[in-house]
Amino acid sequence: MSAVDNIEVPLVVAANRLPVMRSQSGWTASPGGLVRALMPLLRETGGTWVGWSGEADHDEEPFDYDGVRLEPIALSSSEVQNYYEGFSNDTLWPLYHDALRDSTYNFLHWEAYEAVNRRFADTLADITPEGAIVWVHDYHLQLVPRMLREKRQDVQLGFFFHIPFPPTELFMRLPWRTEIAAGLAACDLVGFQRSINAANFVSVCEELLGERPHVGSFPISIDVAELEAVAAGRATRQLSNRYRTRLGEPEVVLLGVDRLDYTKGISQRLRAYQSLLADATLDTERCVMVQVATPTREGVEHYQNERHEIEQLVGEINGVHGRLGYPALHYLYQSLPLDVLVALYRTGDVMLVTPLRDGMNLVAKEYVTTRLDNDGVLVLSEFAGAADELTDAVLVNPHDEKALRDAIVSAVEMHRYERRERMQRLREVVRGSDVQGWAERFLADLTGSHSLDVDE
Ligand code: ADQ
Repeated sequence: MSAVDNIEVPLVVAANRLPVMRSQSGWTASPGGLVRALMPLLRETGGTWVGWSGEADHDEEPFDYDGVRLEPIALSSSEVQNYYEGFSNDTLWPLYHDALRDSTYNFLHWEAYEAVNRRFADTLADITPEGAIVWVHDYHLQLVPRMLREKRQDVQLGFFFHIPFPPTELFMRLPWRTEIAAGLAACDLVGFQRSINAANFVSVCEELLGERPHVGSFPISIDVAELEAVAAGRATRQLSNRYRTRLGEPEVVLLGVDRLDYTKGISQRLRAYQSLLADATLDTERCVMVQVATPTREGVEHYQNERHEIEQLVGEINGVHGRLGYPALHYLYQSLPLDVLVALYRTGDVMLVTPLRDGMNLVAKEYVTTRLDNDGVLVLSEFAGAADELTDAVLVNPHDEKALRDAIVSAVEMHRYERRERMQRLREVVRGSDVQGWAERFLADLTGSHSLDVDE
């Protein structure tokens, strides 16, 4: 019997977003493994998901979706600007990702963050059944645990960070550092992607609060069965063959798939490709690159700047190295459906996952899982959480342009036999730890920890 089978109390999940999006035909499930992993648990335990619908100035009534109660939290458009784009994505996001960009520290943003966190906590306090498990997700909601704990001592309270937790010297820059550390420390368990993130949080709590929180590392994963099924489909194979034909039957397809975020290292990657074309180490008769970038956080200036930089580079690369009918780089600023994404993974001979900092990076895990042919090479940044597990990738420091060039070349030149060996091992690693197992491990630790705390 799995740990989750033992959970007899309801589970309540709180995340910035509800697990659904509004489409023309009504609500549909948001893509991604997190939703697929948590919805069955919520259904089985009669649970609830609390989150924002994604639309500003909309007050929705609670509703049922796929056997799960959804509890919408309303946000005004000024809260979207100040809590979401401001504090979450222009203060916390850059600071927690190695301060790759300057954070704004704005008291109005902080006030909105507090107010929205309070709204989540009040809703949770009202709707959570006696003794239930409350699982709060990610950096948007760090104040919720303490606010909820003040009202409800009976709940088992866990938090999971999808993004990194920074070293003390960076965290200390936050004007509201004590409030945030105390917000999180009210949990029975705070989970992180990597043990280094957990250690950073422990140091922060010891320094600011003089206490040692209960933490753990729980590297998140993907829905392996779903991705393998999509990859095995005939339609996916046919689509992948069509893509290769459309790309001009090149010997090597290099591929990047990311949200258009400055943490993902897209411009560094394109510059490395540009320099390999410029000195003829790579040849466009032989290679072509595809970069897919999902639009994201377009209201935040750092993202607008990053997009301009990338589009400038795409123009330069194709202007200088393209041939009529054969661009050197195909760039899509689009979000793609899963079957198209998987067909692209199957087409990419060299997958470039080179973030400057990333909590985990699921694209890396998706790529290896869909390579049912045991072919393809993953080039992976040491600064992605996934590097802890995917040690058979070509690991690289993406801050070092020469290293990035060398990694791309060694992936392009890698012998078929070595590619196969590495890919088999990578696939085994991901198969051995899917997203369902991740949720089970977190909840088992949380429920164990709670009874321990009570006994003490
Ligand atoms: P993200 O920063 O969004 O997630 P990632 O883990 O790579 O990063 O997940 C991106 C997801 O979006 C993947 O499932 C991918 O398939 C999908 N995606 C990317 N580009 C797409 C496109 N053009 N069209 C459609 N889908 C696309 C945050 C953290 C990560 C952490 C996850 C989960 O920043 O480090 O791995 O949460 O915890």
